[in-house]
Amino acid sequence: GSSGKKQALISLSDKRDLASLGNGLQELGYTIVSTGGTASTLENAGVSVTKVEKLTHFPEMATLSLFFLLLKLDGRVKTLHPNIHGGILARRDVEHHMEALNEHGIGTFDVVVVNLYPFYDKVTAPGGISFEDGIENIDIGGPAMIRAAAKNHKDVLIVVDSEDYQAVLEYLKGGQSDQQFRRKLAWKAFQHVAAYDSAVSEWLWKQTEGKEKFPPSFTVPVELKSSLRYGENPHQKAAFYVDKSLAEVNAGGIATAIQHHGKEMSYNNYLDADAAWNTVSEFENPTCVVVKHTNPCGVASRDDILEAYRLAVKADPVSAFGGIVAFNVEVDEVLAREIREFKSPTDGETRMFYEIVVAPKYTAKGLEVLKGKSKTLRILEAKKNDQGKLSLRQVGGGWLAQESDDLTPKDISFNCVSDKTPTESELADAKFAWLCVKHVKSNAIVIAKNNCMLGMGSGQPNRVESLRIAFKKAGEEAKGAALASDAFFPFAWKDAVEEACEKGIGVIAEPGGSIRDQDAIDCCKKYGVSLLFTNVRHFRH
Ligand code: 93A
Repeated sequence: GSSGKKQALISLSDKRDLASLGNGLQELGYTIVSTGGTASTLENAGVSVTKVEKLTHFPEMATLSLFFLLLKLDGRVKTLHPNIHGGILARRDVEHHMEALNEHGIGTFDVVVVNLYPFYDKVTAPGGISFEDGIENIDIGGPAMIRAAAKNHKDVLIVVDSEDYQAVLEYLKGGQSDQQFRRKLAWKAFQHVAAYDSAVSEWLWKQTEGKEKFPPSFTVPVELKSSLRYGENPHQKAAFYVDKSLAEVNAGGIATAIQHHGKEMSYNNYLDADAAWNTVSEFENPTCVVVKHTNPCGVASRDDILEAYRLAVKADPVSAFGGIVAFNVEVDEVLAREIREFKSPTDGETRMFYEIVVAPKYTAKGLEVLKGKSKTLRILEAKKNDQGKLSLRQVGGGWLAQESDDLTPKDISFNCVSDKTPTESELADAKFAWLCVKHVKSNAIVIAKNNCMLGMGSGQPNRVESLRIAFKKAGEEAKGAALASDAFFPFAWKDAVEEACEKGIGVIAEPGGSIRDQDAIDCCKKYGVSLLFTNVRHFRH
């Protein structure tokens, strides 16, 4: 300071660990300057504090004078003052900078600790907040201090994350010569402000009327959730980030899932758990989905969730081994026991092994039993992901943005184009297969019956191949079942549609729209199979 004493400026909305930071700084001989709420918290913890008002010469109690009340502008200009910013920004190595400070009796700040008004939490709080309250929660003074201190990090330590308090105290105790440490904190500080401003900008965009679906440009405010052990393969470094604007606190999805047990989530785990959770969340009846390598390979809906689980595994027990199991209902003790004990239908002996179980809820007992399955089993509790999210994918040199595919069978009409009309149960089977096929990678074919997936073919570069794989898995059970295709059958209809008919399929649902549609219709007429056109395609590349 001007007295030569070391000064720290602290202004925090999130006051976690503030007491220990304040005490630590005091012990190291720092004078602490703080804004109202922060000062009170420090005083309560027995730390002596100078209020910013003492430096800015605005009285603490604004009611003392209407003039001062107006100047304080309801706290909008708490710290925006030359006596504060001069003390942060002055160059210590430039003589006239220091002279100017002395002349005005302004002390320097060696440490600045700030975090911002909780804008994201406020605007995403359940029930939302008014536009005016949103505006009031835009922090102006905080980012100004952070940016000033980060710019002058050579002489001012800028701290925005309570995780860093300990390291900062250690650093101050030691030699304080490590410029790399200072740079790292400055980098983190600008990141903090950048993410904050992105969220504000995103929110304002959402408040504009007649907004375009896709803004001309945008920034995604991300925050590191965790470093991952590696990426898709062990030689690739990787990390997981949460999207602070889109994956809002209450939006759900795999990014906000709670992990109750097991090994840490890997890169591939996140991808697979996301696919499993998105699929199972689509079903209204109690449903179990088994996913392997992002594809659902078993899906079943039953009033009895135990039966749904067994059927979902039986659809493809070889693939289900080491897969992800997702439920859209609570996992209780009985279900947990079944998950723990269920033997692989392939040999009737080996207990099934899974990477992850994901569900919206667990009973205490259910969780306890499931934890007993293995040390490694990751147990996730997830909230349903809000629909209508933007989906982003990277390509070389750019990003593709699209709305997520939110169409469900309820939004779609299944128009019969064959002579034979489907029975009620065939129609239900077709709708079930349709909901499944939407989540399978293209080219996608799903065979289903009685609310249960019997077989699926995915990711093949031609539709016939996917169809053959699906039939191979479904076996004899395919007879009378429903087949869904994520896109129409093009030239190879003879191979595909005719093969399906020959194998005894009962009903086929596909978008239609091929110039060879008539061939498919004729073929189904010949075999007495129902053919439904949906006019909707569910590619998933
Ligand atoms: O209202 S502001 O935009 N204007 C300011 O001058 C200002 N100074 C600090 N917001 C400002 N702050 C913010 O107040 C800080 O960023 C911090 O989040 C919060 C701490 O307030 P308190 O110490 O009263 O709890």
